[in-house]
Amino acid sequence: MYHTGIESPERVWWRPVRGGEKVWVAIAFAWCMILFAMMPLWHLRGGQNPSGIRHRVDPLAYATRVREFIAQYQVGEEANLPVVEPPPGSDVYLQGSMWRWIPVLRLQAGAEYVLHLSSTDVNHGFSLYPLNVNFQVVPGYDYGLRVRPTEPGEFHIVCNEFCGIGHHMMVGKVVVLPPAGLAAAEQPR
Ligand SMILES: [Cu+2]
Repeated sequence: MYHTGIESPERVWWRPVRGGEKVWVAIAFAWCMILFAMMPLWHLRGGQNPSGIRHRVDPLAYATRVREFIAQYQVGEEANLPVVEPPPGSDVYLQGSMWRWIPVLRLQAGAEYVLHLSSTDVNHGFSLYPLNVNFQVVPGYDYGLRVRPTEPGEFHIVCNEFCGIGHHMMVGKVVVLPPAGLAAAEQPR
């Protein structure tokens, strides 16, 4: 026996969804709804939001503050970028602009800083390579993040928000120095 298009198929020609399958569809749907509700809920109640301060700031005023910060703590220059070494506990100002991060930061491991991030032109993305640190840097806003570098070494700030023709060259640098006590102990006598 064969079927042609002119005969209607038998009444139930498909295989109906079985009980177990229905349960899984119900569980998946319930889970979707939970995740959907968690998005706004976690935004408001979750502990993953940056712990720092957020202010509006005039991009020009921020650039001026960065220049003051550089003038105050500059210790050298590297590849035409100022290198600063602020004291532990201080406020650190980092500026993202097309297409560079200034200044180069020298920070001490184990010390806490407030890292201010802002942009003077367009959106940039602060990501610290090779660590998994990622932050949006938006013009007009000053993000003060409480940071405590843990491991000495050299880290690169990569811009991860496409910001124009020089985007791929927008690489900054953070040097984390060993803790003060350790460095002093390692000094040659
Ligand atoms: Cu970029």
